[in-house]
Amino acid sequence: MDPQAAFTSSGPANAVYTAEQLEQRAAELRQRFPILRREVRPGVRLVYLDSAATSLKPDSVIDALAEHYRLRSANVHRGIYTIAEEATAAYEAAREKVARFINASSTAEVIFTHGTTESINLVAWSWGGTNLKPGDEVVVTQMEHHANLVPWQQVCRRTGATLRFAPLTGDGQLDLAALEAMLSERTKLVAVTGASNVLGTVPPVAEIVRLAHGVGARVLVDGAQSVPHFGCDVQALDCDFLAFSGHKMCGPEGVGVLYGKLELLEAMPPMFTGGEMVKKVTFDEAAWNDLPWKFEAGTPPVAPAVALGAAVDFLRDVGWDFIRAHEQLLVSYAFERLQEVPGIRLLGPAPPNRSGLVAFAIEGIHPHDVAQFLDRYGVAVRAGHHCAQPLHQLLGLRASTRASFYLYNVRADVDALVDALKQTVERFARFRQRVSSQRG
Ligand code: C6P
Repeated sequence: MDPQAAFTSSGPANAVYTAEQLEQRAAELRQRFPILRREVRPGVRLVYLDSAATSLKPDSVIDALAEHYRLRSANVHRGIYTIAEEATAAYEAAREKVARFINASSTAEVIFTHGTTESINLVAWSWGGTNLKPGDEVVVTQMEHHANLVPWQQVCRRTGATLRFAPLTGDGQLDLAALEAMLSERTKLVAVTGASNVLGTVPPVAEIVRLAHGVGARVLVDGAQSVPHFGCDVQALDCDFLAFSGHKMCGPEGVGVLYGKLELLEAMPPMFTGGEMVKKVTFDEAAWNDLPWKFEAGTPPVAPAVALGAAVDFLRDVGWDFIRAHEQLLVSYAFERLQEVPGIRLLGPAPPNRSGLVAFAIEGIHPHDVAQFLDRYGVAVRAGHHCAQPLHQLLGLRASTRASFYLYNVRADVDALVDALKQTVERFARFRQRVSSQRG
């Protein structure tokens, strides 16, 4: 089964688009992103290929954020005056939109956090801290982002549980048989990415959930790189926790989501304590508020949450059928064209079994130099270890360069990337030649 389709109840993309239709629609959508109208420098257009780091924002999201501050900038769940009640209603309406977006069975299962990192830390500290003990095991994969690795290292250290790593196959897929062999009654949790931010690998999460539940383990899905690109139906997938960030799905920074099954969240202690997460407080003790507010201590990111609601509306209007088909078109095209670059090594599995990003290494040129040269041509890519250092060690690399696509990219962006890379390789070759002839 297509692993991306497993995230949604709708199954495989049912609308069939031609490449020209996809390009046409992406060209229309570009009009909604005001930043794409700017030039990086006079005469140099912005070729934004870093959406895995953060996505661009459409006008409707920017307007929602500005409108909130213009019309109803008030704290939520506190004031009883009109604009405060409007702010509360807008904040809770955004939660309802998010709940529908991931098909949560109740808004009580949708906690607003500041992002994926905080969401995973919350589960590790709260669920892990109360459910793990010496002898227990937590399984993650070798391709996890630090956000889905370090919190588990920490909680395992604290509780005496053991952290285990499901390996990858030679072509960068998850070795499902090896993961299955690791599972036992000792396994208490499997924490897995919905899509790797380096390899583009989309693990078979539905199968992992089935296997983990078979041994009584819980499953957390790090949806930072999957929810923005193919959504998630938490009931169809049957995951226990899902974490994702607003800023990678056309929303603003500063807001993210933790979904958890109601019975699990009910039993978990709050990680942060203070205002608004309590029902009653005396000098000696406190009683926790109902879900989801039990986990939302202090003033939440109100305007970003409201704008995230606008991002959800935007993505729904665009539609998963288009987003998935379009990213497949771009990543397949990129894989094909990037082979033209001398000395390039593309990381991760070949299309179509991957998400819409491609990381690569070029022999003899440091990824930071590559990214700096590409910037001269207006091409914005990320270089570094992408917060996945252990994975890079496994690949025998210290760093890589990554181009990541989203619904507003077009094939001309891939052409610009490839042309700029060829020029970069040529310049470095000329430079090396000059140095060696000077030495000789
Ligand atoms: N990856 C990237 O350029 P935050 O920063 O909390 O919004 O998301 C953390 C995170 C968690 N999991 C995965 C798979 C991710 O890719 C990220 C963020 C960005 O790859 C920034 S390091």
